[in-house]
Amino acid sequence: MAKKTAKRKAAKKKAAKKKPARKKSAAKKAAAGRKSAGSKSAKSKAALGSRDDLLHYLAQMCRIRFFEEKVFELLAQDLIKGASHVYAGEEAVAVGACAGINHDDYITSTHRGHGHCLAKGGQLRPMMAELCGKETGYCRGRGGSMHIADVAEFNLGATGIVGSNIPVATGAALAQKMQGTGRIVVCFFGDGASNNAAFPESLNVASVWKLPVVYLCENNLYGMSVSVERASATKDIADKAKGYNVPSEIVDGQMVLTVRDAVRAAAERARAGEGPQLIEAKTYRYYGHSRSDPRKYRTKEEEAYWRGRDPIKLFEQVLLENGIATQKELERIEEQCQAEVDDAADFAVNSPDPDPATLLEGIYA
Ligand SMILES: Cc1ncc(C[n+]2csc(CCOP(=O)(O)OP(=O)(O)O)c2C)c(N)n1
Ligand SMILES: [Mg+2]
Repeated sequence: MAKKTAKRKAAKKKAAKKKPARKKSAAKKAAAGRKSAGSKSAKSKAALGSRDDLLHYLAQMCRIRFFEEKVFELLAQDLIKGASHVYAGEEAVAVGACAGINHDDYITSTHRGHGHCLAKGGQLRPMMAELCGKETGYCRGRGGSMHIADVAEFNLGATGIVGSNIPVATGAALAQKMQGTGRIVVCFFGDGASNNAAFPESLNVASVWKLPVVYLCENNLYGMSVSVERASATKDIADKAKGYNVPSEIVDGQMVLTVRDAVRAAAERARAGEGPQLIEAKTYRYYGHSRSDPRKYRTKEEEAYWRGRDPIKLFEQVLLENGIATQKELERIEEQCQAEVDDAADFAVNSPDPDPATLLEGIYA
């Protein structure tokens, strides 16, 4: 682990020296939306949040990043089999969104769901064990990467069917309204999913019935190898809400506090009975769509630009500039999160495989 931290520090130094290449169109897109929460002019220090909360956001983003890096390693060693879609680069969206809602508000997740699960309070050990197909996993190793739900944390689960969680979120919001629970639902989905018919149908009914749901589009510019420009009739996914009389907003998905504040405002609006909202977070996935993706459809410059807008580094800058934490404290948090992820991987790799005698357990047909 010490070796890993030293490697991370060296990489940081190198990255600091090297100025990221800018791709103009991508830069403009990313800068669209609200002013960054955390920039001194945008907010007073107190409005950033309590120190404990802010450090918790950082730790959650680090856990997700290191978890995903470890997943990539285990995939390469064939210790994780099958498809895993990693979330590295998009951490501020999941962590910001979950920070903007109550513990007992619901989320629905996607095929790229590890970050959502961890941000909503999921545990590292059973998550990693599930990805490794072990008996100690969330689904006793039967589900793998794309089928983890954690009802104790109000996470209704991931899904491999793109767009299929959107009607689930809408139905869950209808249930909250009918039962008068006061809870809301945050529905994560990708730019690609917004082209699925489940999306307009859900927005329409949620708008007509004023359902307490926040649709949160993680626009990472691609669905598999297809760019938004090639697949979507509108450049901004937020524009699609207009046809359903749903208010929408574009936010910088690399800024955790910006996402938190936008989701918090939309959640309170939904809780007050004013209906759904669509938030489009512009973000980027660092890795390919899945492990076999050589990323030939995007340029090195574009990747370098987004690496230069790393959500963890940007937030650490906010913490340092506002005197919330020292460099040493930030490094300690990173080390602690790396140790937790290493422990989860050891736990998973050394856990027993499911007993073949239990193969038919959990089958409802
Ligand atoms: C209904 C459906 N169509 C196609 C696929 C194949 N598929 C898996 S992920 C994906 C891309 C989804 O893109 P997006 O919604 O932008 O999410 P991202 O992978 O970028 O996070 C596709 C087309 C699928 N799983 N389900
Ligand atoms: Mg996408």
